[in-house]
Amino acid sequence: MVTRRNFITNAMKGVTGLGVAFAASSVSRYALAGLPEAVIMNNSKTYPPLLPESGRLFNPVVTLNGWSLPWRMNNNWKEFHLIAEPVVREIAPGMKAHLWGYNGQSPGPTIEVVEGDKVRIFVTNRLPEHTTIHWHGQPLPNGMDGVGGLNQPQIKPGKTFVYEFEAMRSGTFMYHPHADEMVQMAMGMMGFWVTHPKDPNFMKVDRDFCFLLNSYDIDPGSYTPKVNTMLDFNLWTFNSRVFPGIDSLVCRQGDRVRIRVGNLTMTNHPIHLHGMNFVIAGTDGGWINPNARWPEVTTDVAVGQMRAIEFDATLPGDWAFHCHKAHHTMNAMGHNVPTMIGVDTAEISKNINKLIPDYMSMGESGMASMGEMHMPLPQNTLPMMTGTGQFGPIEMGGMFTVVKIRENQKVGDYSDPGWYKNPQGTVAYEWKGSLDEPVRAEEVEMKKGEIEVKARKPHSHCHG
Ligand SMILES: [Cu+2]
Repeated sequence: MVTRRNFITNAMKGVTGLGVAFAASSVSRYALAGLPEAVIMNNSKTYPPLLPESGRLFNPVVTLNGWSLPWRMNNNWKEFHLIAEPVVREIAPGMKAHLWGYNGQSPGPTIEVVEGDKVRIFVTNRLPEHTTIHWHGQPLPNGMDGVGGLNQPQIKPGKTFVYEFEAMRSGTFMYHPHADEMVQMAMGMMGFWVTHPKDPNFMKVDRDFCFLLNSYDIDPGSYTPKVNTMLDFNLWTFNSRVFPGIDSLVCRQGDRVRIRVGNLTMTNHPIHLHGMNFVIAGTDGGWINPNARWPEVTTDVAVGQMRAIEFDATLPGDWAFHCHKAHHTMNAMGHNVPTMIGVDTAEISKNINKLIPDYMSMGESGMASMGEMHMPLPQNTLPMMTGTGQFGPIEMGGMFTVVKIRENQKVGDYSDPGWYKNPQGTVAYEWKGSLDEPVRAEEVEMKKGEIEVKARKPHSHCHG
């Protein structure tokens, strides 16, 4: 039998942050006949793997800027307690959002079980409206599928419902409401679920990360998402965080690494890793036979889909890992800003300044200066492009983070090693010699329907 005290002890082993968070609320005595006590998280740190102290062995995952929910065993049932409630989530230092989530955070905690586990989840509704939870991707009895009205009555505010099913298939799953779905998902109600294989050595990896793709529409200067937005979201997040608030994915060189991604936004995200290729090891439907996996450096994750990618962390360094839609690596910005590249705005600005002294035109040579500019922002608003690396402004926001691979990172150590120390002679450098004018094609003529190109012969030095 496992008590909450065991969880706390377990959590505190080498994990100061989690211990502090869990110990913050007192350990209470409860009867196993009652509800499992719910653990509430009060911060957005990335917690190290929660090693199983009861139930069957598995290799736990690391949730990016998140945590896994402790459970208790009760006569062979693995019991969890989720509380649907309003939460405050720090999106990145400098901005907090008033969201709805589970157990103190959005997304809710990751639920980790083992294939074949009998799982019982108590869901308490502390929202101002009814809700349900749908266990996205799970094969289960129809009445446990969580579609309000179709499979069960909705859970009214103040009520607790119980879901019971066997985790029949190992793989990557999500959970989210199927009640007032557009509003509740726009407010951040979702979480990750991992069902580990029965055999802990089946497709074992050294590091197993997971996070959800989600998005919000929060006006600059405000705290609460607009819930009727359909497509035009302005905050593109990994687990309700934006860069530079998203932690790095820290690996030891040579590790086999898995990253599981689930998409609960309303658009697709081409997820791109620099430096190394990966294979698609799993989809929504389960694991892909190793012989059938294909290599990629970008994989599109469609709405409602999950992907587990795997790679060997062969190359040490700080490797960008991000959504390839350029506007998804930016934070809230003014929409409908005209392109000003090539426009001489100096004259225009002078005239406008006579009327509006603070007027400033932007972007006549691109927008990169935005990354360095410290403009006054409304309160609770993040810069559009931000983050600073060892070489200067990174000019990113939103769905962007760094995979940090280090030769001397210890096994099981997820702490940030700082910026990569590049070996001498391996960083792009400035050419300090003379710069010749580029060679251009001199003449293009049309003759008798044919295209004849007369170009200046390239200089002999081009041929070495
Ligand atoms: Cu994207």
